[in-house]
Amino acid sequence: MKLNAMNYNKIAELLDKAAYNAKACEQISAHTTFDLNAAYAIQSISMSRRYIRGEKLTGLKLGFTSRAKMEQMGVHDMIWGRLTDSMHYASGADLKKDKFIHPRVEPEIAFLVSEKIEKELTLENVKEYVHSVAVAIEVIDSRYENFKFSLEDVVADNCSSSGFVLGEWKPVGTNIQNIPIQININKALAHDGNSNAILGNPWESMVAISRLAVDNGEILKKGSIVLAGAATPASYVNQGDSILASAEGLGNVSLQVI
Ligand code: OOG
Ligand code: MG
Repeated sequence: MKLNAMNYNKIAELLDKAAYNAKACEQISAHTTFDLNAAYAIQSISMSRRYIRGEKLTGLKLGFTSRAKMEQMGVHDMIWGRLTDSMHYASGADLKKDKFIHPRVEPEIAFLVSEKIEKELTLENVKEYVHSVAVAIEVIDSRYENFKFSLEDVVADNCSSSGFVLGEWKPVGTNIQNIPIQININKALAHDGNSNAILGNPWESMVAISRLAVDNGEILKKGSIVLAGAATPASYVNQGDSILASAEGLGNVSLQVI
């Protein structure tokens, strides 16, 4: 079947319900041909359903900004999605596994926007728009069975976004280039990487998101959060797991799966 705009609402509803009920659905691409423009349109409609329920948009995330992530998931391009207030967990908080389908965690670098971004930034001026940086844990939970998807599927599914935990904000001048970043589960190293695995320089992710935001009519307001995309593959978590992510100079951030 080929998708037309009439079907967007139906698919957006299906994905939103899968997330809301923590019940996996079939990949859309199993039965339907659709392109990335359609996928982003579906993401946007599906997010509107969350806003109607009272969730607030608080930022944007990038995905597949590192080779490690692209290879793990078998995709080839950078994607972007939306973060809301209800996805935000305090460091050390409990994550109730049964509210998710098959959650995975990955270490991330987060940015706090200091000033409204309405134009594409450059590596030269990006720091003028960022107040602080932090190490973070992203919780991703594909709404598709077996965490399997095409690039279009995952975009429609808001890039698997389902939670994030922020470490302590550090001043924008804190070095985030070429730093080790790792994630431990129950005190054992799950994955480690280097921040430069993110587009060669993690600041490039802020440049990229500014371009994507402008191109797609999304304004990054002061106070918005941006996730750069993981430098390492993601790990499945189980009830009882203690998750700790750390990055050199940024400290650490934790999450308890219950
Ligand atoms: C999609 C989300 C990718 C990242 O950091 O690369 C992502 C997924 O892997 O399910 O968040
Ligand atoms: Mg991520």
